[in-house]
Formats: sequence, C-alpha cells, structure tokens
Amino acid sequence: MRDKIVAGNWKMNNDLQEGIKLTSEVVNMVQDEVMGNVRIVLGTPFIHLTNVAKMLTESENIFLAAQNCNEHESGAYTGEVSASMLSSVGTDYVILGHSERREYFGETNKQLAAKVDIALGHGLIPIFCCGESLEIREANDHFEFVCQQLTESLFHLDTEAFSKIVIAYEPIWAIGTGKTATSEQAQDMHAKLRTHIAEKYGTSIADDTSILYGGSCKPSNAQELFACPDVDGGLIGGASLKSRDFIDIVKSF
Ligand code: 3PY
Repeated sequence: MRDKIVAGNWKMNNDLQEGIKLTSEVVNMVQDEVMGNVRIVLGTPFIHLTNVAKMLTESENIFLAAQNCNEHESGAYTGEVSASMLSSVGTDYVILGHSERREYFGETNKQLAAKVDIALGHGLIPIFCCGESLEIREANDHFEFVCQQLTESLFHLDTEAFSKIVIAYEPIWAIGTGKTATSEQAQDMHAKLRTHIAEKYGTSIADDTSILYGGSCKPSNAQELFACPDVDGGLIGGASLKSRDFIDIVKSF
C-alpha cells in the first residue's frame, strides 16, 4: 500500500517567528481534528528546520522536509547545505528538482541524480519533482518529457533505493499561476508515470510509489484531484502558508 502524503512547500516565505506560528497551528489542528491516515510534511526553508523539528517530536504523522540539498558530501561550496546537515537536524524528506530550482538555478537531470543519491545515502526521502512547460504540453511531448526526467534522475537506482522515492508531478504552467491541471490531465500523467516505473521496476514497486500532484492545489480542487486513482496526495505551494487551507487540503482525502 502506498502512502497518502500532503506536503507543504513554503518556498522562500515566512521568517522564523512566522514559521513557528504556522507549525504550531498545524500541530494543534492535527491534534484536534479528525483526519485520515495521511502523512503530513512541512517543507520549510533551511533556517527553520531545527526549530520545526523540535516542535514535531510528539507528532506521529507530521514530518519535516527541506526544499533542496547540495549534491556533494561537504567542502568548499559557499552558501550550500549538505544532505548530512539536513539529517543531523532531524529532516525526514527533501524536495528535489522543483521547477523553480531547475529554472532559476539551472538544475539538470544529471545533477538531480547526484542529489537523489546523496539524499538517500543520508537517510532522507527525496520528493522528486517533475513536470513540463506549457510549450512542451502544447507540442504534445509532455509524457515523453516527464518520463525522461524520471529515467535520467532516478532509473540508475536499484529497486530497494527506488522504493523509497516519492514523485511529485508539477506541470510548470500550473505553478504559481492559479491554473490547475484538470483531474483528468493529472490522472493521465500519473498513470503514465506509474506505467513507466512498472516497466523498469515491476508493478509491485510501481503500485507502492506515491505520486503527488503539485501546482496550485488548494482546498477547492484538492478533493477532485485526490479522488483520481493514481493521485496519492499533493505538493502544496501557496495554500501551505495558511494553516486552515493546508489542513483542509489534508482533509480532502
Ligand atoms: C505550487 O503549488 O505552486 C508549487 O510549486 C508546489 O510545489
């Protein structure tokens, strides 16, 4: 059985006090309200990780994610943060290959393969982001493009390592634009990705891989998206900054 996951991606938002306030609201709502068996992940900026980790020690179903890590073990990489540093402060997941990192920081599939390796090596679960631009979708190359992202960044892994990966499909044209993929577009891509994984690792691994949808997922559309058989949750941008909206998305399963 694959995990249902709702992961917030705070991006570069919230100072430390705001992050602590948001975390405590989420923790309290999770304690007070009835919600299904969903893994909740808070993807915070690096500087919040230590504080938020301490606030989550009592919460069984709330986990902590970083939004990136460097592909090297350690060394002279000014301004960067390593996977071992993330592990050392109690980080569980790391979001890798978000389209903003690919676009603004030039991250490539090859570099992401190295990040995936080092993250796994330090016990972090990669939430590997993939997704196509509007141009690629309009050219009808989206399935091939997104499958290629998986092939080049993940398919060097052996079965045991791959089985730890979480995938997040985020069509770039739906990120921060207010546009959401229809549930049919999301389902079609998720099913295609699951088939692609099955061809490499077999159906049992493919069936157990959580594939999240991301891109303007909000309380008003989460229920319809999560009802799709191959959509196992969401990677949530803007709506993860408001505790009520975020928890309402969690409750949309
Ligand atoms: C969005 O929902 O805009 C995201 O980019 C989530 O990662």
